[in-house]
Amino acid sequence: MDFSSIDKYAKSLIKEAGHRIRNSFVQDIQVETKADANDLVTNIDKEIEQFFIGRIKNDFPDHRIFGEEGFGDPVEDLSGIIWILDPIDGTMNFVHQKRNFAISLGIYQEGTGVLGYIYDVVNDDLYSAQQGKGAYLNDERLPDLTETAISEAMVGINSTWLTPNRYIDHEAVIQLIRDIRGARSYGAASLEIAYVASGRLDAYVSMRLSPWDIAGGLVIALETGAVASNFHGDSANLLQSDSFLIANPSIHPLLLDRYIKLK
Ligand code: 2AM
Ligand code: CA
Ligand code: CA
Ligand code: CA
Repeated sequence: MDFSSIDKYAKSLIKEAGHRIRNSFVQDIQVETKADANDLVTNIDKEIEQFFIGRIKNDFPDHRIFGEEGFGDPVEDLSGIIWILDPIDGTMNFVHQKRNFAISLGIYQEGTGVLGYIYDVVNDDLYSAQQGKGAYLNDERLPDLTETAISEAMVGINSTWLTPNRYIDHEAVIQLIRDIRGARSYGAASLEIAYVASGRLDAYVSMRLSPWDIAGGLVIALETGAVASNFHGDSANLLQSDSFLIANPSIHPLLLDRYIKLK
């Protein structure tokens, strides 16, 4: 399989989808809710997923597509080639801010990530990687992550986990906030993973992410040396939603042992 030609194809598809999203800013965007009042989806999320599926099904009829909005294939195993897509990651930011959202895409062969993309549409910043060939921000190679310490770490985390909740020991998370240099909440998982891969964040923590939130980012982050797992230390799940921690390799073990405690 020639993944370099698929890489070129995927990049041009993503850029075209980004163009469509930017054009949508002048239209009326229809916002609906999904699981709860703050879980948003728009006609643009759905249209962009359908745009990708139409093209990929036409040009690669034997590949499968696993997308958040459900227009793709029902995926219960990782055999063959699968495109794992989040057409808009950070829909709440898309609706309220028209920035801080991304297209996230990972292409997997027999469960191994071979191509990964996170496209910050408004800034026209494309994070990408081909397995074993390094990670890039646009045309610039991202350097390998270098050692850091908890006391100097910038950590992406949602402020919900600082309040009492039934999932995670919030006192330990408060101690984490005291011990690190700075906490940030961007509200778009894929971008936060791209920031860890590029050293803008040293870690990103989320209680519950789905395969399309992480699939592209895992391929990119692996190339610069970031370490990803769930909160039990097991490798990230590409078939179901799960807890997620990605970090600079020098602080990942300490984050798991001391600060991230499931109830
Ligand atoms: P989304 O915008 O594609 O839904 C928000 O903190 C981040 O978590 C976003 O990347 C968002 O992706 C993701 N997320 C995953 N599951 C979610 C859910 N059920 N509700 C809201 N955001 C969710
Ligand atoms: Ca969503
Ligand atoms: Ca998402
Ligand atoms: Ca989404």
